[in-house]
Amino acid sequence: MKKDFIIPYLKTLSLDPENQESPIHFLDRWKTPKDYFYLRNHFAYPQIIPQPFYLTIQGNVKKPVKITMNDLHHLPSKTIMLPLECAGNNRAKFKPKVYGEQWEEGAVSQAKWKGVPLRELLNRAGLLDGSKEAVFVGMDFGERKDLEETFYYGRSLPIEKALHENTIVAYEYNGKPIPYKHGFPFRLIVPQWYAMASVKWLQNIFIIKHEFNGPFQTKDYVYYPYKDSDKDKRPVTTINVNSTIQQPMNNSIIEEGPQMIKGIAWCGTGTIKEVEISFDYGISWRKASLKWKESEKYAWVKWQFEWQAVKGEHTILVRAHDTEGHVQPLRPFWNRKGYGYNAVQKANIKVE
Ligand SMILES: Nc1nc2c(c(=O)[nH]1)N[C@H]1C(S)=C(S)[C@@H](COP(=O)(O)O)O[C@H]1N2
Ligand SMILES: [Mo]
Repeated sequence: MKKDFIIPYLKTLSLDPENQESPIHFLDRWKTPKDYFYLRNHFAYPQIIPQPFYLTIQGNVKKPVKITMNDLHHLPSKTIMLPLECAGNNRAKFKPKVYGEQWEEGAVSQAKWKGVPLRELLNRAGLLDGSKEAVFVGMDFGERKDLEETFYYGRSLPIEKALHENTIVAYEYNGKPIPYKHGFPFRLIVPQWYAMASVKWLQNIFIIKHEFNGPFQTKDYVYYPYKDSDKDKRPVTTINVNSTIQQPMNNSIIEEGPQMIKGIAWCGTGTIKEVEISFDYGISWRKASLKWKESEKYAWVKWQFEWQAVKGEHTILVRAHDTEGHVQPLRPFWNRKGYGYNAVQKANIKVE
């Protein structure tokens, strides 16, 4: 058979709404092609009302504005490569088990997004005193069973993060218009935050003087450290330093001799400084070599380690460090809704 016919697929978790994992173990590229980018949806896909596409900014502003696709194309743009990681990535690994989509390692993918810094658009509307948050509302909506009410998908950012130079309203994905399932025509892209913040099918932006209390802000995407109480809850924001072993795969059998162990690492504060491998359950660690994507400070890092594989069964652990002193822990921080998993990744290997 011709090699081009042998291709990876997404892994289906649910179809209505559509939730599918990226075949991350088989993607050795900086940019994830759209057919391999994970899909995470809370509702059915929205109907996109045809041209002209626009978004609005209203609320605590001098002058509400309507921005068309044409306007966006004429404003100074930025192109940023970054991973989007679902806050629920690796949720399936929590013990005790937690409810929700049972993601393994594949709720992460990377693309190059082109768009206009949100602050350019907010400046056009003119923020008034007391602006505390910006709320971003997508075109998709549906009923939440827990609340027996219909909601749009909406999330807010603190005004400082909304005004950050690299928070953009994107209109291109890997050099093409954004694919429909990933938020066409406009998508908010929030570097360094878990991907729930990067609202797809962005339609309306509201500037508010208080804290947004929509359910995707105050019920979901909150760390609840305890099973039976909401004590010490705090919002899910920046990505925890994380890494994945792509090859060899967990429970695989490989040959003795030189073997390349490889994967990716990424983080939400600073940049990746070091990736280490352990063959003795974390007693000693050996440095992997790293490849950064030049001039893309948010992009994931590729790591590899050449191993002289000896016969027997082995457990390989990997952990990444960021430049702000964060490192992946041996045990995950358990929380009731299963967000932010970043414990060291393991692969059990048999060498024959
Ligand atoms: N409008 C809208 N935006 C959304 C969501 C959604 O359901 N609706 N899901 C969020 C979550 S939780 C994630 S992880 C990412 C997934 O983006 P993707 O489907 O392009 O991979 O989109 C975010 N933005
Ligand atoms: Mo997510």
